[in-house]
Amino acid sequence: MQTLYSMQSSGNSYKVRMLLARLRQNYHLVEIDRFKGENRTPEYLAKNPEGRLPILELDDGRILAESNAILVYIADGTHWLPAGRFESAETLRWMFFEQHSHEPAIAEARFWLRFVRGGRELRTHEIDQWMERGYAALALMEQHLSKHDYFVGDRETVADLALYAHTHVAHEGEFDLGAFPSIGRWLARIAGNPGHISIDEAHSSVSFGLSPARGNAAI
Ligand SMILES: N[C@@H](CCC(=O)N[C@@H](CS)C(=O)NCC(=O)O)C(=O)O
Repeated sequence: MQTLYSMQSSGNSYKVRMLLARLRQNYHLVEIDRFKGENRTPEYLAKNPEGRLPILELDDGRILAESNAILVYIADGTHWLPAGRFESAETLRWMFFEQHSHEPAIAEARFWLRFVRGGRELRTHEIDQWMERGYAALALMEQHLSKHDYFVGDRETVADLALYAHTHVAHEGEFDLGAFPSIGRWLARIAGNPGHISIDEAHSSVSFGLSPARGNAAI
């Protein structure tokens, strides 16, 4: 069975857990706590020399890092990654946007302001820039979602999951989503779709034949 190395509170890990749940794919889940340095052990670095989460270990032992690459791998051949030349490139466009313009501001703010004790003081000089870049990304999403239900086409794709993961917890990075009504409706649309799981839904070995156990967020 494929193994996902993931951290419960990590948005990048959550993207992958969401897709596996939507596709009802069984997998083995290994929880790696970066706050205990579990992503820097020799064993973990042998799997991912970058020491980051998530990674997916395939049945044959090959390992894939980078959350959005993992999404593309899992989604291959399904409607989650549209087959059309333009639509598939558009899906990647939003995923690259997520990694370049969205995650580095919104996820960083959430990490330092929500999870690291003293993080605000340590990173004071970066907060204005996170806010400026984060709100610019949210404004672009709002503009798109004011005219479309989803990022590509008329149904969910991996671009929606990639962007949902950190947007739905943007308030933990002190972003106010009040001025973005279309984003609010999109978040509710995604969360209301069948098979959606929340970020704090916990599993050890995940079998979608059984009803999943619920648990608390790691932090
Ligand atoms: N671009 C990477 C980012 C991965 C990433 O930064 N993951 C965080 C957790 S959300 C992590 O592992 N941080 C630990 C570290 O950098 O030491 C992805 O999308 O997978």
